[in-house]
Amino acid sequence: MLPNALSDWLEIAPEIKGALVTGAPVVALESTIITHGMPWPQNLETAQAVEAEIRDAGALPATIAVTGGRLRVGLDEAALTELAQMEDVMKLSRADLAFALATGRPGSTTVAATMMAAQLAGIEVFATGGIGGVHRGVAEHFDVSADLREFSRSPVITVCAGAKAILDVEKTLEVLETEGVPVVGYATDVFPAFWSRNSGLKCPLRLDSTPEIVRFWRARQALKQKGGVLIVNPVPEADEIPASEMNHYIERAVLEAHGNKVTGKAVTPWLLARIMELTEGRSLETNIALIKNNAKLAGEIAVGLG
Ligand code: PSU
Ligand code: MN
Repeated sequence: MLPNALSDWLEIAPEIKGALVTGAPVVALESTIITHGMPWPQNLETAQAVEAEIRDAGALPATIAVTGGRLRVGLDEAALTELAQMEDVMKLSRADLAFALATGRPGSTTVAATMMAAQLAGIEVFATGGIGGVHRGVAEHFDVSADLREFSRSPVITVCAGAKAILDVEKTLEVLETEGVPVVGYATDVFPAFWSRNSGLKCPLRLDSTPEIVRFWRARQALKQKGGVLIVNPVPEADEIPASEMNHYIERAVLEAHGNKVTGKAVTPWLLARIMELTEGRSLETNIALIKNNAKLAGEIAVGLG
């Protein structure tokens, strides 16, 4: 018989399964940042550091990826190491998650696909670096990340450091509003821009503590609201690169991407890698700091939900 049950495709690590049945806190983690967002070996070191932050907060980390035709929720040390060194890994969004499963191709999950997996597994909290969004020059190429619509579909609390500043952040916020996604600044009134604490744009909503976030989430559940909530957590001051400085590198990288005809799924990884070069590695340091900071907060929220 052809595999048609969820259990034929979804494999939850025993430790995670155990936590989920007892209601113990779990935080989902994406894997595109490992395969397409950072170079080896910082990608593995960061993935491990992020998992450690979540454990320190009292929750269990569940990194998500596709290998061997299975959607894996929770990777052990060996699987994480293998993924971090793998080449030709598909970058999976909503459109290709089931495709990778059906064809047996390895794939890493973007924000969108990780949210889908989290929902299937029953995980309510998810930590990432920066979400995808509306790319600059959208009127020319119509490049809008599938992440944005996913927030209105999957019921997950996503903790991020805002939208990646390589994007048109203002339009990204507009689409989130249209999709009915609450964008909540964590102890901030301004929307953060990934490497920088201040995008120059106002954050639509604000909460100052984990219990307030938990209360908001419970209210949404009581109202049977279907989608997720975005918690935006600015990068720590000591680690930020101010927007005025970043913009120079971003504008140059975006122009070069156009010149090199980089399109589709390749755009975000290409820009991140180029900006890493232009900043001589500083953007990577900031990226590592902000994702650890997000993991810590996501761990605290997951514990608060318990
Ligand atoms: N944040 C990072 N590094 C990344 C990404 C986010 O710090 O590599 C990834 C996420 O997986 C996100 C994806 O979902 O980039 C967005 O890609 P696109 O713009 O092609 O939708
Ligand atoms: Mn895109």
